[in-house]
Amino acid sequence: MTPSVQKRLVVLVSGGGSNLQSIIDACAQQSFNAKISAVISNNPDAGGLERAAKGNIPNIALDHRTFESRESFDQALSDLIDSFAPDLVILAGFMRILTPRFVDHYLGKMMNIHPSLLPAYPGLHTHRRAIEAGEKEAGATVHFVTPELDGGPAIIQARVAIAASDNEASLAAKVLIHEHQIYPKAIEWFCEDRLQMRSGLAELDNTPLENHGIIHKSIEHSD
Ligand code: NHR
Ligand code: GAR
Repeated sequence: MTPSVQKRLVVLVSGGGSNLQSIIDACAQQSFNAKISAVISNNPDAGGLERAAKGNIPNIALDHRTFESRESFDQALSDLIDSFAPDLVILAGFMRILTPRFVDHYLGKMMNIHPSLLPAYPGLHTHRRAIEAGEKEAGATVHFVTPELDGGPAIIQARVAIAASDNEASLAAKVLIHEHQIYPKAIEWFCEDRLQMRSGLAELDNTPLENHGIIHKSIEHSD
């Protein structure tokens, strides 16, 4: 296979940035041919900014509270992102809903990791809601971002069992371990030019991912 040209990634974070760390580590281990051009946070106190600084990655806070509307924040954010000319924008624990105009600008070039087995439990507080509903399983989903919140086509999913003893924090910790495996995997596929969003579906090697048996199975059963 001909080696692909190095991809430029921009990662958006709001919190601790453990998913960001898994991507930094995967880059360092050359799991894929990419460089993180910048890490941007809407939250100036995000731990993810520090992780980026430690990895000598340009890191910038763009505080959404200093903007008068969602539209003006999103405009400034996309101007900033575009100044790094990324091939892929990665939402890694990014907590602001993005306007359709912003999302359309990066369609097929923006991914998110969401801590539920989508389409179940879009939105916030997913683990609490799953436990309260008596679910037996939880998980995480990497998907392409579309204007519909957490509604874009799924790329890869990991599932974990919910134990009777689990609370929100213990379940979140269990799921997070799997997040750190599936997100770098999805990015690897993208960087190898194997992954595309086409006709509203995620395709791996020109085959809709639904047909690969990767979605709705645990990470242990995928490649
Ligand atoms: N934007 C679009 N258009 N589509 C998606 O699929 C998006 C998105 C923006 C973020 C991540 C998402 C998640 O994985 C994501 C996916 C924030 C909220 C939210 O309600 C919901 C879902 C996600 C991220 N945010 C509140 C808001 O008013 C603020 C909450 C807070 O600051 O704590 O933006 O879960
Ligand atoms: C992760 O569990 C991620 O799936 C979730 O927040 C956590 C961020 O952790 N994302 C969302 O809830 C998006 N709304 P991290 O900052 O340690 O990567």
